[in-house]
Amino acid sequence: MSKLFRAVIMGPPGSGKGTISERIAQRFALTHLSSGDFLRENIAANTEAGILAKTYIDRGLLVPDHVMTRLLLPKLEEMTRHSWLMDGFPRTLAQANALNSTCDLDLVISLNIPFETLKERLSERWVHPASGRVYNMGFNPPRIQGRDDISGEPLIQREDDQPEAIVSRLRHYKDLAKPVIDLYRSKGILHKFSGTETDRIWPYINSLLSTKIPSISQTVTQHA
Ligand code: G5P
Ligand code: MG
Repeated sequence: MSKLFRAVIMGPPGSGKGTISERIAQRFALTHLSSGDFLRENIAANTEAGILAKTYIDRGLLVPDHVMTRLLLPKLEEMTRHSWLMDGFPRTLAQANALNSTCDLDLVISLNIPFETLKERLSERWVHPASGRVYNMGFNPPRIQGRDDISGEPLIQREDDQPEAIVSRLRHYKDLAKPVIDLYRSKGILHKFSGTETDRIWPYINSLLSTKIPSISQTVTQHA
């Protein structure tokens, strides 16, 4: 069996973590895990952690570190036989240190996208809650306005994509992410990608990963 691959994708809200992770998961043999999707699943299922997390997420605030690590680390520890890509975790130095104590990362992708671009994208985002499919009125609109392409069910806007929450999320990102980015740079595993368009960044990420992980034709993948 080939070596298991552990990667993290970081970036501010709206930077394309989810969009790029989906492309990576389609092309390469790894499982995409998203901290935000996981929290939204917990909210939908009314779990104790979900009810608590919602009070932070709706205000555009980060969920406390101990809640995140208690939710996510056991999930990662279970994935002993799969390569994975974690989207949205760690977001703080405390989270990075907790992750560090459970596994060795091979690679970290950091997306660097201008503030104005992020604000615009998030205000145009629509999601299909049941599947997590994400649309954008400009970039990848649904075939029928307001409806999911596969199920035909209605699309919604996330609570935290309301204008006040967007500004709060963007403001917090930079300060908290900087020490995490510095840590991964010092370990020599950080790869930073800058630009305003996902389609222009993607070929660089694709060719970087092609040198490191088997493509989908070589291994069977499993979606989390
Ligand atoms: P999430 O869910 O991790 P965020 O805020 O980090 O949320 P988000 O909003 O999900 O990140 P993204 O995944 O980086 O953004 O971006 P995306 O969804 O792929 O793309 C954004 C939009 O732009 C989409 O509509 C997409 O179609 C479009 N798009 C992509 N590329 C382009 C392009 O080139 N051009 C154009 N025009 N459009 C494009 O976390 C949510 C909350 O959960 C909590 C926090 O409260 C967080 O705010 N949380 C945590 N709290 C503490 N610690 C953690 N580790 C936490 N993780 C989550
Ligand atoms: Mg996302």
